[in-house]
Amino acid sequence: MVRIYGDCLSGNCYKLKLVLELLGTPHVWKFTTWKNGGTHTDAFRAINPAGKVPVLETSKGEMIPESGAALYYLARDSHLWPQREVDRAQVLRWMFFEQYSHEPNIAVSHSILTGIYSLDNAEERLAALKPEGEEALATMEQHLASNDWLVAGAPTIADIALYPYTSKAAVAGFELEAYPAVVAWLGRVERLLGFISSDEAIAQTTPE
Ligand SMILES: N[C@@H](CCC(=O)N[C@@H](CS)C(=O)NCC(=O)O)C(=O)O
Repeated sequence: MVRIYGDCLSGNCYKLKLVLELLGTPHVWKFTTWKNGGTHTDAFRAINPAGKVPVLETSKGEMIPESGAALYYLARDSHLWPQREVDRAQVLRWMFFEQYSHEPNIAVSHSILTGIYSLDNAEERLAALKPEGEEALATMEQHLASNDWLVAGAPTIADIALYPYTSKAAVAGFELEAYPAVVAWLGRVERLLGFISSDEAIAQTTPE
């Protein structure tokens, strides 16, 4: 059985819980969080030298850090990883977009505004992140205005990778009303069989 090290307060960890639930994959969740220094211990750095969650441990004990790599591993034999090579390339395109253009702006704004990160220059940082976060949402809006899903007309791990922090964009200080196609897409993801919300994922994986 696969094991996940993570804390679903992080959207990167929630992505893995979401794909596991959508696919009905049996798993063990090993709650590991940065909040108590758990990602910076020697024991955890032996699992992921980068000192970050999530990490997926395969049933053979191999460690896969990075949410995108773990999503691929979990979904590689499922309908969430398309058959055509060109569609696979498009899935990777949106997953790289998520990590480079979306998450660094929207997730970081969310973490600042919800107190996950405390910074001395929070206002300055938020103002700097805003234009690129808006640009990322506008990029999604343009694509989703004429496509129900990011790739090949069906849900894939690209949608799973982009759902968590897009769904938190309002809390991160972005006006989602300006992106109606993105809002409609969020609803489509939420209606998938097996969908689990971020709050439910946190409740199921965080010890009392
Ligand atoms: N690119 C990585 C990012 C992972 C990441 O930044 N994880 C954060 C939580 S969202 C973390 O573990 N931070 C701990 C730390 O920096 O001390 C992924 O997609 O998995």
